[in-house]
Amino acid sequence: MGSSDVTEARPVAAQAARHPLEPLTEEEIRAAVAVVRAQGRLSERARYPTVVLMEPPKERVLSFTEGDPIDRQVEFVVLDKEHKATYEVVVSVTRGEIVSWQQAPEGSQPPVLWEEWDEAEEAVKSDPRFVDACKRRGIENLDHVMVDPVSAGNFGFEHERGRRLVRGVAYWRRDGRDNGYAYPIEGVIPIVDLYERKVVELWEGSEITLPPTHGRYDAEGVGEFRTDLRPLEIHQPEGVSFSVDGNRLRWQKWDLRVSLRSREGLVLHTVSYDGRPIMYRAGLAEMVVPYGDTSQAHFWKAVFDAGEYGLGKMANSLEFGCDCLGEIEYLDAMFCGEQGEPMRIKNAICLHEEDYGILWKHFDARSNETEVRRSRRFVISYICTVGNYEYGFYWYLYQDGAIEHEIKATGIMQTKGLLDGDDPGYATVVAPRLAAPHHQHFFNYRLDMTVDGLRNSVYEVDAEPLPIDPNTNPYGQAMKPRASLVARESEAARDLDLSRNRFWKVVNSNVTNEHGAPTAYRLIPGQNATLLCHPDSAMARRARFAQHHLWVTAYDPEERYAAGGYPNQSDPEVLAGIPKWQQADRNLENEDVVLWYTFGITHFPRPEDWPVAPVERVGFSLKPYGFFSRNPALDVPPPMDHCEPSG
Ligand SMILES: [Cu+2]
Repeated sequence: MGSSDVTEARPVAAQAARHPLEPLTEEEIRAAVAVVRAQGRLSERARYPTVVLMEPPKERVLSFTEGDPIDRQVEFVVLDKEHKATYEVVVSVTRGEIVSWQQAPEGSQPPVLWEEWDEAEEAVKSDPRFVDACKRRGIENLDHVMVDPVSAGNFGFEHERGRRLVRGVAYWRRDGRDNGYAYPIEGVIPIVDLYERKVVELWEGSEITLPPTHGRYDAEGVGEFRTDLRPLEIHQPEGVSFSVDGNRLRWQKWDLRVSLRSREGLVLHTVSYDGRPIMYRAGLAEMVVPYGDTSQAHFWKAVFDAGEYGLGKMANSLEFGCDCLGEIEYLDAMFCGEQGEPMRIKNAICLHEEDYGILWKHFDARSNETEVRRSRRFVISYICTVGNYEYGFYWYLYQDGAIEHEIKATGIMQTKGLLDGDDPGYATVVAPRLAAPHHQHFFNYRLDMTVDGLRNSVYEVDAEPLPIDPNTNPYGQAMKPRASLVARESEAARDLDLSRNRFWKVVNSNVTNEHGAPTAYRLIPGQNATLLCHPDSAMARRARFAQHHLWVTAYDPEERYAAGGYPNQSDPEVLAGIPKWQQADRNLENEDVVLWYTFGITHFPRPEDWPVAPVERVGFSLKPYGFFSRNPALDVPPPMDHCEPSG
């Protein structure tokens, strides 16, 4: 870049993007931030919690052909802590100008920032009441204290109104490598105002001394390792079968784009199979982890990890052979740091192929011939760390047209300290004088489907056993799927029903397969749960997306986050997110529809989850359901000479 003012003012880097959905480049981020700063409206304490590509209108993306001009736009949420104000700004990098600048709705709190982790800890440690509480628990050296800034929630407490808050959850560490979650500093919760960087309130209950046992899980802490594991290596001597071009991925008949967005994490765009569109966009639209412990130190915990912290920006740099095994390709992720500086996370997205057992098989006993094919899947994944927990997010694409999403939840549980003989309450004892509160994890995925085109309809399908009828069902075994159209938004908050083997299908009634049936994909639930906190509780009302399993809305590009734009400290009295949008009661038949699928885990902790929890898997699948006219994976060749069909 040149140094003259003329060069500075010129539109920057637009030529870099070859497709409207390519992630922002370092140059684009710099240029966009410069445009915002040049307005001169922000103070020194302005921060950039969200700086992401403003995805162009769907029509423009879908009709894009290489070489078309692209207006690259960047969407900002700016938090000016000096002015206690949040702005929503859109900048055209191509034109070097502000497209829009508006104040966020009253009470909007952007996510907790990285710097606020440090600031909150500092504020807590310099509060004399906290120092005193530590002393009374035998902790003199505050260097050994760590403080997690946990999102405050909103319980309508008058003195918390208008503040930017976190509640400090403090732990003690023997040394820098210790697992602090083994030593909760129980019964003291400082509440920090992040604007003022000070403790504004400190709640203190009964004095509970530190539990006696460490929670180390590293080599040194564990001691002896088992010795009977031999190497397992995965090689693809002729290289991988997928190709990467920018953020476009092609594998087998799949063609898609990926991006890692700071809030939602991994997003799949324009997913197609054999040239036929299936999904325009798929990504996590919010998640929440409501805790069931009613004690004063824990009752308020319900973390919305996406909207209150940002999943993508917490992405790990993945390590070969550790996080991912095989012939791996990585994609870096480019974010904007909170001070407005570009920030690259190396090896944030992992791409690889996996053997996945058999794809199909039949042994013909009469001819003594076997046909068997191996299944291979393409894995697109990333892992993020949000405080104590890790979440791995995995998209799998299969050769038979199936798409699967799996979340691997691991990391360390929230803990609470006990005194000898204490009833743990709504928590499970996992170590001496240490318990882990009961909680749930809910995830909502926004699935903008395009099954063979934009216009789709959604049906709820129940398996129906038919009554005995002397003419049509004399022996009582008749069964059939009964499909009911989800016609309008007023009837589009649906729940799973195991007694009916319920699933949902997304149908294109304008396209038929060879058997005359409309083409379709079905959404197959995996493990799931129902939200256990009372529907009238503040938690449940702030996380309404978790009150039903499937929601359907008519497409609106503004409707992106299941619990609304600003779940941090969101007011439970204010209806936000999916149920609010559904009040429009839009038509859903043969429309551009969006599915919002909620699934969850009820986590009653086990001792086996301590000190670090083995991966718990949860997810869902999307499978063709008359999208093809026969098994689409017949053309997968046999893997080895000796499995080859005899001719
Ligand atoms: Cu859990």
